[in-house]
Amino acid sequence: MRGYWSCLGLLLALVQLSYEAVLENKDYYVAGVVEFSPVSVRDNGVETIGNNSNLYIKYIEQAKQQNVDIIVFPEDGLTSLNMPGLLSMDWATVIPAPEEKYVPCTGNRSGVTQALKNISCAAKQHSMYVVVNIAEHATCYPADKCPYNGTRYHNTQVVFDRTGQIIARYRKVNLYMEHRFHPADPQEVITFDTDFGVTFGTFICFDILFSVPALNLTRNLGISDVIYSAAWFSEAPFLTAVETQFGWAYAEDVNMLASGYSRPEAGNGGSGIYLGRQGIANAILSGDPKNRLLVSRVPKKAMKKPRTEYIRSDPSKFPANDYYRADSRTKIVNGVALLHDNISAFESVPLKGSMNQSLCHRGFCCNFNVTANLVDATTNYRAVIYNGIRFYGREVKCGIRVCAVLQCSDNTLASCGSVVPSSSSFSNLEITTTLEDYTQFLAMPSTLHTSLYPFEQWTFDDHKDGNRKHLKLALNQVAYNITTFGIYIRDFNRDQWIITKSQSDLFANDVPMTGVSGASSFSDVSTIVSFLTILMTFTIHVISG
Ligand SMILES: *[C@@H]1O[C@H](CO)[C@@H](O)[C@H](O)[C@H]1NC(C)=O
Ligand SMILES: *[C@@H]1O[C@H](CO)[C@@H](O)[C@H](O)[C@H]1NC(C)=O
Ligand SMILES: *[C@@H]1O[C@H](CO)[C@@H](O)[C@H](O)[C@H]1NC(C)=O
Ligand SMILES: *[C@@H]1O[C@H](CO)[C@@H](O)[C@H](O)[C@H]1NC(C)=O
Ligand SMILES: *[C@@H]1O[C@H](CO)[C@@H](O)[C@H](O)[C@H]1NC(C)=O
Ligand SMILES: *[C@@H]1O[C@H](CO)[C@@H](O)[C@H](O)[C@H]1NC(C)=O
Ligand SMILES: *[C@@H]1O[C@H](CO)[C@@H](O)[C@H](O)[C@H]1NC(C)=O
Ligand SMILES: *[C@@H]1O[C@H](CO)[C@@H](O)[C@H](O)[C@H]1NC(C)=O
Ligand SMILES: CC(=O)N[C@H]1CO[C@H](CO)[C@@H](O)[C@@H]1O
Repeated sequence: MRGYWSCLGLLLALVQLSYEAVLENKDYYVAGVVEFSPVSVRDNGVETIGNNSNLYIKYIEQAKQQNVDIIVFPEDGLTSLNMPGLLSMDWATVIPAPEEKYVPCTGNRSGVTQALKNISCAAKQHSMYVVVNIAEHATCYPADKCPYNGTRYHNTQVVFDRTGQIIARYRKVNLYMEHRFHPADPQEVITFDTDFGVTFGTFICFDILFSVPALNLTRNLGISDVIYSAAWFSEAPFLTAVETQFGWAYAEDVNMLASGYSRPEAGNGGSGIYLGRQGIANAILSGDPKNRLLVSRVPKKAMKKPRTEYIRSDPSKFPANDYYRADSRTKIVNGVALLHDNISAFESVPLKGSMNQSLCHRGFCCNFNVTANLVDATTNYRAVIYNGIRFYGREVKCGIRVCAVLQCSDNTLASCGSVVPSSSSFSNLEITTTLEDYTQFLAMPSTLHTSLYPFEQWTFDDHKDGNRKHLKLALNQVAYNITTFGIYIRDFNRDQWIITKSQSDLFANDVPMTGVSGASSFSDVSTIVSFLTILMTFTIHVISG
């Protein structure tokens, strides 16, 4: 009897091994990302998290039917952004460290919320990797040096493997005015391995615009696949959600599984599966539907050779008194309320037809080579350039360099960044520039069609020449309905956090939660939300693309 059982055990082990060998030998895996609009129960964090976790489990079941290997849920998707400014966050959960090899489904640790247990059980039952984001209750020592008396709250990604075990935990580094949370301290760069042979890195929302940890993953560790959860505010013309996700995945040439929190009336949303320089496998940014599971096969990419170029940040070199803020105008496109960048400090020239000219701003130059057929009287286009600093939200000033051709609704610069159909066309659009020390920058192609999706009929060449990088973005077929065509560059050397980590603790108890974490400048989200809700009743119709 005993012998029989151990034989069966061996047999099962062999089956398991060969199953893993098969997975590892496949040249793709199947990814699912969920565009998700959480429910919320007024003033009840536990109930809200419970209700949303039940909805998650339905998506995990659906994903199983499509043989999904790994599924990703958005930032704040369990807690929702609707929790009031609570002083107590007793609904935040303990998350055991991966080293503990803890399986919430079968474990009994106190403080681990029932919702995480249920999700762990679902991961196990359906044999799937599951990534969720949740408010974490972490212990901190010594207690009197901690916010909240011995406790610290983090905005945290949790990864379960196919047995329901917690295999990774990442605490957000770059918080976006989320005063109830503490940034990871020390900063974390988190990866995890899978049985299909892919090593993933993960980060959250606003992190995408910074070097740590996102570029540590791609540039220092050579990671080929990243998982991204967000509650992003789309901003025209450079930072709408899918445009940014695709631009980043393209720039770093990695696969990216991005899941977005959907609240289109406030500008949140946008999910996709991106294949780096192989293009977009799947994407959504729309007011309707607000909930959708996107599934795609993702071809495996080779890991890159790790490099050791670190960003040498020295903001003191650059005076930060010359900066701008985005404005708070919004326009509804595709059912999504878009914020608007304030580009009135940019240099620009109006396009008249053809253009072959260099534009410079504070020593940064781009050459524009354009052939356009501007027949549409309702839209104009401009070539713009900027080299300077802007605010993201109210707490961080960041270096950016931008050169682009933008759609404008009239002949003023302030009207640029409009997103409307246009029968004007471009047969040639070529923007070239050079970065002197490319390791200090993130240079993303930024393209936007009036459908609110990026278009892909272009090439982006970024070849190195010593420490320099020559960038060239060029259209390769006639294009219509263009909103944005350009290069969006983050210049990390100029970044300055206005609120430091220790200062942010002071705010922990007296600032109501905004909970937001994208690229916006909302100062009072709830007012704008209710205003937009009224607007929304008129709008919503969807162009799918
Ligand atoms: C967890 O799952 C159990 C069993 O399905 C269910 O009764 C319970 O309501 C779930 N709890 C939460 C918080 O989702
Ligand atoms: C929790 O589980 C461990 C081992 O599985 C067991 O030793 C312990 O008694 C359990 N504790 C409680 C409170 O159930
Ligand atoms: C801090 O926590 C400890 C232990 O839970 C408790 O004894 C103490 O009263 C708390 N202090 C404050 C100021 O809440
Ligand atoms: C991440 O990159 C930063 C900046 O380049 C560097 O200072 C830091 O040591 C890196 N962290 C890790 C964990 O690699
Ligand atoms: C845009 O920025 C300029 C300064 O660059 C400022 O004077 C202007 O008031 C801003 N406009 C809006 C609408 O915020
Ligand atoms: C564009 O300008 C460059 C130099 O200014 C010149 O060499 C080139 O011939 C021009 N090309 C076109 C198509 O006009
Ligand atoms: C401008 O584009 C045209 C057409 O692609 C090309 O022939 C020409 O060399 C370009 N000029 C510059 C200065 O790059
Ligand atoms: C531009 O967009 C409008 C609205 O979506 C569409 O009707 C039109 O066909 C598009 N133009 C071209 C040339 O694709
Ligand atoms: C799906 C789900 O879990 N629904 C629950 C949400 O919360 C209400 C109120 O407590 C419960 O009655 C539902 O069962």
